[in-house]
Amino acid sequence: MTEKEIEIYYNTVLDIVSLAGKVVNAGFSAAKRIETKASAADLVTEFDQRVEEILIKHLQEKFPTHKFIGEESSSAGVQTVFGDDPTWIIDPIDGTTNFVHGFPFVAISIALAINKQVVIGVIYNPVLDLLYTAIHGKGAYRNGRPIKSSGQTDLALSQVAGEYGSSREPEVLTAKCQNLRVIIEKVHSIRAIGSAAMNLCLVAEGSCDAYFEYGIHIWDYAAGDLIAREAGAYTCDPSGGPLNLLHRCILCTATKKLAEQISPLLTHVNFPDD
Ligand code: LIP
Repeated sequence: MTEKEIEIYYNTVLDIVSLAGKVVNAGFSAAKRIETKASAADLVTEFDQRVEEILIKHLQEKFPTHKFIGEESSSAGVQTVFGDDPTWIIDPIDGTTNFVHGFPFVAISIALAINKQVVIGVIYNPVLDLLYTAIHGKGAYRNGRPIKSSGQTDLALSQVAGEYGSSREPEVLTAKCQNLRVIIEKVHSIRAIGSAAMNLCLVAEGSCDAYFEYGIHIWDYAAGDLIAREAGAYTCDPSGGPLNLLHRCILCTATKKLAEQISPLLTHVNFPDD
C-alpha cells in the first residue's frame, strides 16, 4: 500500500465521518428506540444502525474491494472476518449507553487495517466536536493539533480509566469490581466514562495515564489503540503479552513501566474471541 493510497483512504474517511457525525448529533437530543443485545445493559438504538449503514455504504462505494467489520452488522449475525484484505473496523456509536442517557462521551470509531495492522484510526465525538486521528508512523492529532501521552511512570501519581462494561455475569462483575478496588488503593483516581474509544483518546492526550478493560470488542479499540500508540502510549494485553485485537481486552498506559505495575494487580477475565 503506498502513502498516496493511505492518504486517499484517510481523506475519504474524514469526509464520511463528518457526515455520520451530523446523524449522531441529531440523534443525541432526539427521542430514540432503545433495544437490548447481549444483556439488559447492552443497548442499541436505531441511530447506531443507521450510522453504521451510512459509513459502510459510502466507504463501499469508494472502495468496493475493501472488507468491513461493524458492531451492528456483527450483532445482526454477520461473522467477524479479520483477514489480510483492507478492512474497515467500525463502531458507529461507541458509548451507546451514554448516547441513550445524554452523557456526552460518544464517538464514531473507525480503523482501517491492512494485513491485520491498523494503519488509520479516526475517533470523532460530534457532541463535543473532538476529532482524534492517526496514520501509522505519522503521530496522533486532536482537531488537527499533535497530542502526546503523559509520560507518567509512577502508578501512585496516575489517573486511571477503567470500566464495568455491560456484562452482568456475577463472576465477571466480581473480577471487574475487584480490579477497580485493587487499583484505587494505589492511584490518584479512577475515571469511568463509558466509551473505550474515548478512554484511549484520554490516554493519548495525557489526561488519563492508563486505561484497561475486559469484554470490549475489536471495533471498540482498533482505532484508539493506533491513536494512543501514535501519541507515545503503550498498549498490550492486560496479562502483559502483546495486544490482540480479537481478544476483547486492552491495557493502555502512558509508559511500559506503568503497564508493568498495573498488569500483575489485575484479575484477568476471559471472553470468547471476536
Ligand atoms: C462500550 C464500550 C465501553 C464498555 C461498554 C460498551 P458500545 O461500547 O466502549 O468501554 O464499557 O460496555 O462495550 O457498546 O457503546 O459500542
